Amino acid sequence: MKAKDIGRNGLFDLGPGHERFLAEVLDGLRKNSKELPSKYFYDERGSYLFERICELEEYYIPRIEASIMQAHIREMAELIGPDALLIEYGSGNCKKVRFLLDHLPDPAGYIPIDISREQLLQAAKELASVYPKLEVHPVCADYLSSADLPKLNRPAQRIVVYFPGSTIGNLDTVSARDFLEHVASLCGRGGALLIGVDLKKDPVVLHSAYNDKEGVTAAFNLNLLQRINRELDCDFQLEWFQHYAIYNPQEGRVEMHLVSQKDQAVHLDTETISFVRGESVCTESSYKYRLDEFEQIAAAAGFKVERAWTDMRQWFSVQYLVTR
Ligand code: AVI
Repeated sequence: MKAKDIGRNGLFDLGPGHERFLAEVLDGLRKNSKELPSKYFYDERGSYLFERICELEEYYIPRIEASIMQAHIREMAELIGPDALLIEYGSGNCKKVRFLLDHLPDPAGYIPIDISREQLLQAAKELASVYPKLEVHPVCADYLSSADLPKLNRPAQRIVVYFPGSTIGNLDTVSARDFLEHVASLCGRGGALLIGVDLKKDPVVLHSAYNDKEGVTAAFNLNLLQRINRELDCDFQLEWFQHYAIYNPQEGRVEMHLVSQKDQAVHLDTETISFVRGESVCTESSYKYRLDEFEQIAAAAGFKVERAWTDMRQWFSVQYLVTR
């Protein structure tokens, strides 16, 4: 962390800039099977649309996760204990963490990490006003980057990483293991990870969760092209791409695509990128795990599953992992 990364607003800004955005988009569109990185969904409109997804009847994740948190919060708070430094990856609007903070005995501090700069700043400001005694240090970064984190003024008993919402599912299994390994080394001895992990279930349920009737998920998916147009001066014609989401049981993941409705080309930087009719751009994978599958990945990364709470139907889990 360099001093120049700390803005006047107290933000540690390590988020990807314009150059990296362009490079990653070009890289993905040059591939034989085209793809775009899902982390770029979350500009201002994308973050707003994701919040709307979280309110949809079909998108069961936030509802079930909240019910598991409510049912077991005492036990979670006891496991975490007093004076913990809480680090949240993909903190978004920082709403979920409030429930945890309300039940933790005297947390030492909170570091929200998110790629969406505007939302992060706003959320951290709000949080600091609700918890005036809590040290809050927002960090704008891609959570796969292993950036150094700010130091707290107050010593912490243990580091606990909070990673709710099954965002781990948006990483392929190798990246998920690498990320967990990074988290394990960040937490160190005695540290822990409280993580939401979505579970394998009836594909019909998954299909409607990613193909909602109102078309909010479709708008969220297409917004990525709009963002690329605006920020990278590209010329995607949104009406010629269609949202397509499907559960792939062999791979155990929901795949989101944008499918070209005709032969067409877009211009980006100095390149022309062609699409044939029916060609897809993969924009996101959302892996679903069995409890034992996730336990194995966690073990390979140096974590032991201390507790795994689920709902009655075993659609979702919240897990407390400790470093080994
Ligand atoms: C953020 N992440 C866990 C969501 C998911 O379910 O994979 C993103 C999302 N994509 C479409 N709907 C929600």
